[in-house]
Amino acid sequence: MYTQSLDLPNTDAGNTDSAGLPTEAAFLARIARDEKIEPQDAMPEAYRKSLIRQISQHAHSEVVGMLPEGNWITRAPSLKRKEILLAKVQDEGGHGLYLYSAAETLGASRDDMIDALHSGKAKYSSIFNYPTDSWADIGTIGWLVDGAAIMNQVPLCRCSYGPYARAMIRVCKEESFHQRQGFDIVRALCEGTPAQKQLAQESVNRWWWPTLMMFGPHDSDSEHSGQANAWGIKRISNDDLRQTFVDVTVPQAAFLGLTLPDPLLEWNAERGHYDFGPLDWDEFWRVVRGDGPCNAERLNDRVEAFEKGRWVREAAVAHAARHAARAVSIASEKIAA
Ligand code: FAQ
Repeated sequence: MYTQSLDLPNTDAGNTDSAGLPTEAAFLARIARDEKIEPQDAMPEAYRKSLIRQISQHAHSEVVGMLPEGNWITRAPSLKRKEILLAKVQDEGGHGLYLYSAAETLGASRDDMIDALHSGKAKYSSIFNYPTDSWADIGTIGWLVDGAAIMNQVPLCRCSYGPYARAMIRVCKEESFHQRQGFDIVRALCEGTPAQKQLAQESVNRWWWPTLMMFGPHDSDSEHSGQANAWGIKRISNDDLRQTFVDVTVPQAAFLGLTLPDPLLEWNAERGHYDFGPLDWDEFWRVVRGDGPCNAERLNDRVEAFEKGRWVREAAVAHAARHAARAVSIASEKIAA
């Protein structure tokens, strides 16, 4: 049993196999009743593994996602923008921590997850392998990338696994703020000089397609979607989320006076949605497999930051051990007295 809980496991008595794990039918019945699966509950091994895969990749995305924006903290155009950006990047680090903790409730070890990221074995979102060339990119990341992240993560607040669903509620609230601050940066640029507006347009031209790729492969090519939907992990498909994102973003771009770089983008009254052009799936898989513009740089930066922080982690562990030993010795003195 994998749990940090002191409660006894809910084995759904009478519906478990010889290993004490729920039968597929019993487990699916709980999912159908929309019950939350908690760490102390018995669960199919494949469900546990699938969640560890998704949650740890999500956690990696949050911490690697700090890097492109961190690149602009010292170059923010005003103290106010610098403070906001610092807070946002710190929030992303916090999201990573909630998510690593949620994965730990499934029995994953933090060290193993970090090793998988640093060795290049674990994936993280393709979007963070693109460079932030101008200040406008910080606005575009907030507006489009956080906007896409929210679109994908709001349905995860209803994920069948309790700790992941609850973490997502807070994450989504913070991402909404991030999205608005990004929109505000782009709005300020669009209302500025022609050169500033041009900066915003160039940024949107660079980030639009990679943002649409964040939602993952087409449903027909999505290896995990079928099972993830059956288990109540994913609630809305990759393509449906991508379509909703396009539908809500087109009017926002129009409000800003920006053009989205897709000649095939057009309202389809019959479907009640915008049609849009094909994504470059060769580029997507190249980036996912490690050969994007910044993959090597991002991993090097992560590993370097991890190594530089090693002494802090070691000191914290030594400090905690000393405190624990002192507490034991005080307790024994009291017992002896
Ligand atoms: N990049 O079968 P599917 C953020 C992989 S957080 C890289 O469709 P699934 C916050 C996928 O892992 C952004 N890899 O997979 C922020 C799988 O490979 P595997 C991250 C991708 O899991 C904002 C394979 O392709 N959000 O932005 C990508 O059902 C601003 C087959 O794909 C989450 O992680 C991709 N774009 O659906 C931070 C949300 N797409 O594992 C800083 C939670 C797919 O077999 C600044 N995750 N792959 O080796 C999810 O919702 C899902 O995992 C999907 C993929 C939708 C990402």
